[in-house]
Amino acid sequence: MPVELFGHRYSVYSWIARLAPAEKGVAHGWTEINPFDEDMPAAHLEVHPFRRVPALKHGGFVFCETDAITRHIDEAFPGPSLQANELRARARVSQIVSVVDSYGYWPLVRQVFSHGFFRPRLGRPADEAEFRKGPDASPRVLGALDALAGDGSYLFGNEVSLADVHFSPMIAYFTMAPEGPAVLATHGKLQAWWGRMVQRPSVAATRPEFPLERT
Ligand SMILES: N[C@@H](CCC(=O)N[C@@H](CS)C(=O)NCC(=O)O)C(=O)O
Repeated sequence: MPVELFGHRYSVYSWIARLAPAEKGVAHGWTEINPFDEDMPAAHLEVHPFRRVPALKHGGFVFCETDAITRHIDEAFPGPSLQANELRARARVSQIVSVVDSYGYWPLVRQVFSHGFFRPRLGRPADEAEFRKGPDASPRVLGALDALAGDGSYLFGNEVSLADVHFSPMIAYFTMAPEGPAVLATHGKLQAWWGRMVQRPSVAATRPEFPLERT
């Protein structure tokens, strides 16, 4: 059954949704949808009434929400499992994914990355006051994730899990802004983890390319 992802090239959640099949070795198609476009396709709005990306179509089954998408990709296809078998490990991975979504996305991506890298790079107006809130808020979430990270090579254990898949694109974006690396450097476990994660072929293969010049 064909797999089609609907997402936006610069969207961090779309990157997460592409990282899961890259880790599993699952081929998929891509339909570009800009969630900020006024005239979003009606078919996408039926799938995603909140006007966001990504969404996934697998055969006749179409749905949205990144956590559901990555879990589905993991469970529907063979290859290395991205979910631990042990009860507490599964809870920890779910906890990390939820912390990243609930407390990480806004300061790391929508404040630091958007206003500190993305908007200036694309020649769009950045809001300095909004940007400033990000470096103030991000140590709290990075500290919480650093404390949750185990002693293995990845966020939980020695195998890549959905926790790594979910957090990697966000930390990648966060560290594109000039302020990001210094904040990350104060969280030793996370910094070492990201040093390993960034070398994975799946991360390099799915990494969005940004224009070098202002557009
Ligand atoms: N809860 C959603 C969040 C998806 C999300 O926020 N996507 C962003 C792009 S990274 C978006 O579509 N933003 C459009 C907007 O904020 O209007 C998920 O897990 O998929």
